[in-house]
Amino acid sequence: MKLSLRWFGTGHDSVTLEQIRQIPGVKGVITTLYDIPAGDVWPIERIRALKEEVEGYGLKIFGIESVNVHDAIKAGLPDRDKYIENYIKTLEVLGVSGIDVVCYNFMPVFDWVRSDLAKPREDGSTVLSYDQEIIDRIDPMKIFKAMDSGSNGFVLPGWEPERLAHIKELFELYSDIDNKKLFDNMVYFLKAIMPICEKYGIKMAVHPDDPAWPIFGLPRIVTNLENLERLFEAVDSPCNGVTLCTGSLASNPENDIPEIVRALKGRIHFAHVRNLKYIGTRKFDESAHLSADGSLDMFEIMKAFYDIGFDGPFRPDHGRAIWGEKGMPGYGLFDRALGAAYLNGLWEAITKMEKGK
Ligand code: DNO
Repeated sequence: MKLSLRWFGTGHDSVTLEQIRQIPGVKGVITTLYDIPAGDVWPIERIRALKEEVEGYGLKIFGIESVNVHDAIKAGLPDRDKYIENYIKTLEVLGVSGIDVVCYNFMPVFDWVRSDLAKPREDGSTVLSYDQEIIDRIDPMKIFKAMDSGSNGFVLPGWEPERLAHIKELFELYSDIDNKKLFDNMVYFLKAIMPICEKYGIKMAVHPDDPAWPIFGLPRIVTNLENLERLFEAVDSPCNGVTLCTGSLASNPENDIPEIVRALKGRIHFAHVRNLKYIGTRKFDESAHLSADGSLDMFEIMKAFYDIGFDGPFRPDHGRAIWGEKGMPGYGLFDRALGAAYLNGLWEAITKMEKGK
């Protein structure tokens, strides 16, 4: 199992590579150049330096999360080709550097959204949580402030202050974009980048929308199995795949995760495995990874990954804030390390059980 941890890079993360390499079974990181704005070309020297830094700790870069897609591409603006060209140049840099998994998302304006970044639990820890009723009361122009004020001083992934300073203009860009147009823009983008991906064997892994439904009146199109299958039919290359994020897809209880994993065999290039607890309609708390702590059966999920012969990178996902740690919400060390240990345990048990049959 290619177990990894997300690492935002020196200066952007409270967790160090030294700590990551001490988590049993973790052999690599999923990382990025966090400071480069969406739309810019990634300099090859920066990737080389990043690789050297990671490899200096005996770890590997298992993939990039994320190379963000510029809003001009998502909204299909007249200058999108320029940004697609830049994206292709970045992919080329990654390809020649031997990096072959790229996670991205196609959510307009906002990436993942939560109504609370530190909801207290009975065990004294805090978790990320989502309540549609609270979100409905927040003015979308002010959601950045709400997320940012709970971030413990970190820049949250997908919540770049420079980009979101122009939130009004961003909303205007998408004013006449519905699900169909957004889907067409995504297909246009993917068709343009597939040749370079195929040349270098780069597997594009779209991250599902989180939560898996439209928010603030903005369209969202990566929400369930049907959407994903439609996308893979429209751009039918093995390089066009998904980041199977259990927590994002399962935000909608209608999404049966083991079933989706089995159905998408061959198109899952990266996996985020975490649990959550449903507490009402469009209302959930994130939880510890353990099945008994949430609503998802993590054994069945890992078994589905095993059964399809998944050999891409896995990572534990958002953790609770525990033991007094002050990290980026969801991305501290402690609970993610516990998550990694748990995923290791499930994998070893499943493997031995299946081999002994
Ligand atoms: C949040 C993350 C997302 C994800 C992006 C991928 O915790 O899962 O920010 O990295 O959507 O582009």
